[in-house]
Amino acid sequence: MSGSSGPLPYSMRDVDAAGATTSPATVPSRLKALATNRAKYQCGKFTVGKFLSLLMVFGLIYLLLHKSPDGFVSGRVHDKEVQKKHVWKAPNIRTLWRKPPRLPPRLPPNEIYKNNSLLQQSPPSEWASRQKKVKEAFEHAWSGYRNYAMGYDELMPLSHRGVDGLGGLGATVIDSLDTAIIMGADDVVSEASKWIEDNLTKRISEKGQVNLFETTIRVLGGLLSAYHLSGGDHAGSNDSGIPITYKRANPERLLEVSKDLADRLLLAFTSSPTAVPLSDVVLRDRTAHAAPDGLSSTSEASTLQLEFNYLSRISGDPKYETEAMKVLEHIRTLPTVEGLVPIYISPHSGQFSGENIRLGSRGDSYYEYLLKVWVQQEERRDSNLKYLFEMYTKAMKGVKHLLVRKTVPNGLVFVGELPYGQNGGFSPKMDHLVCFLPGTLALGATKGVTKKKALENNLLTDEDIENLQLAEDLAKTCVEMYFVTSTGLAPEIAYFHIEGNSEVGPDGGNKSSKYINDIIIKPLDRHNLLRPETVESLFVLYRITEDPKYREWGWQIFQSFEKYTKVDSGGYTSLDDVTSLPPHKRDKMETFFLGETLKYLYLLFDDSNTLPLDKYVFNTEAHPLPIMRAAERTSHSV
Ligand code: DMJ
Repeated sequence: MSGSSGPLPYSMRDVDAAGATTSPATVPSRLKALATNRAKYQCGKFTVGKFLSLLMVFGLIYLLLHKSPDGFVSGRVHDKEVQKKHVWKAPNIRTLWRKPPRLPPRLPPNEIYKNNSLLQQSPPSEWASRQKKVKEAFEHAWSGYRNYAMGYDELMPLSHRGVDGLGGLGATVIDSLDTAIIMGADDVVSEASKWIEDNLTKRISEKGQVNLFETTIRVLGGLLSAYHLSGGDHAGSNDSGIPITYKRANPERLLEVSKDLADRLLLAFTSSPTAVPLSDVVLRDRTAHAAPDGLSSTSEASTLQLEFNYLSRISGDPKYETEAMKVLEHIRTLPTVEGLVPIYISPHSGQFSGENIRLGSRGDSYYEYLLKVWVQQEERRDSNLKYLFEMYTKAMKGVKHLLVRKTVPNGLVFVGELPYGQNGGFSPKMDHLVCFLPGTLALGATKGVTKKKALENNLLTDEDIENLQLAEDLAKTCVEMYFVTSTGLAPEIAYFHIEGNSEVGPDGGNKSSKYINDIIIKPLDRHNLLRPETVESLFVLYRITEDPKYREWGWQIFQSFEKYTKVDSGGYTSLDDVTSLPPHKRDKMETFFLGETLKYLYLLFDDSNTLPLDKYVFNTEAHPLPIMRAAERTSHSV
């Protein structure tokens, strides 16, 4: 109950003062009157001494019944450490009589988990109804887009316009299609697939510059996933868990347009003097070029392989896979810092550029795809793709050694940065983007099966168990980045208090969060773009650990999106400042809100194990692709 220091009731203040001193000068007038008029003072033989004794007895009883020293609630690992250090102190008697706060404070997630229905586990019908609410949110998001921005890349939900921020291929349509298939949102499936059939080929042949990475993960990935979920490679409902009665798209058309797009994107690889692709492609000219500074982001160059590999499989043409895999084979030969790599790479020299190391922007999905490309091709895991798992394992060791720290005072585990390389200083900064890592670590530990099954079958090494624990600790930190703010939504970037670091800045605004002093949110970092990474990790962790708290946390996050980002006329919007109420709206709905955020929330609340993680691998834009197994590959000519 810290922070509830409201004014004391008048009578209690008098008694407290009287008990604190024997000086007549300080005895309140009411007690003085009682002392000089014994007849008046005695009421049913009730003396001052008896009254004070009784008060003390009540005080002691109150203490025994209500206490846990200053509201401390023990939690997991780091909480225990704090608990050890905690020394119980008898509270000042004033604190016994505090007026209760008028509103119950918002508890941090762990405390809510312990205190309310979470442990009783909401019944399946509750999750079905929550899942339905996510589907309704998706349909609301789509309706805004369809009404005001159909065919544009993104919706501006406040100004009722569309905007082409991704090259003009109708990115929201394509990012949304597989989500609609998975949810059984049949009208959206019809509208999106019709738009693709009527428009996309023309757009691809006419549009100008697009970014290789964004177009691959959102557009190519979306088309390929929809192809698979529409039965393109003869997947039955048993594989995906998607009911075959759900509306699907036309897989032949999706494959055709995927190949057309990928053939143009391939120029980024084949025009480069090294194995590192150029960052941009001019679709209509069939040319490619580097970014103005000549550099590519490491994550962008290395986050293309799931999509190109799968296209090779379904088209029977190995060229896509061959070009994309050259990047990882090349990066394998470059020097690293304990498996960690700088965030820039030059397509001209093929070398990393600079020393800035982080798992946030420009670094993130490099680590994700090391694992997922290995996961994708099951029959090659122990042979020619083994190097990828080794690179991933080494990198995670590097993360634990060089980047993982704990906050003060409450021991939140986070992943910081090395902006000047291994020999420069440590920065306690973490992008929300880093919140993909708990999901990746959990997937890497069990390879997609449940923790229970992995333990029963003796599949987990000590390192797997350690990585799974780190995944759980980091997921908690990511969730606290939401709960520490006034809106319950995370900022784009957070800084963390660590021992001996002078990092300062304002807090998130939710004064009842236990972590209000652990997390710093600077003014320029307070925006929220409807990003998916935290709910993505909650989904993976729920599937793997089966711990219901991950669902409850996801539900709380979803409710905050509903409360603060929903636009009545249709769509959802990014926010400028998650720490102020009401938050200022930014007028942009990112495609990944439909492609990722709502899809992961829907799957988090799903009870049927749709898209099981040992059969599917989600690309970095949440487009599920099937894990390729030996028998399946031999029937295709790659
Ligand atoms: C998405 O486009 C992808 O998840 C990418 O890997 C990172 N950024 C966004 C979502 O935040």
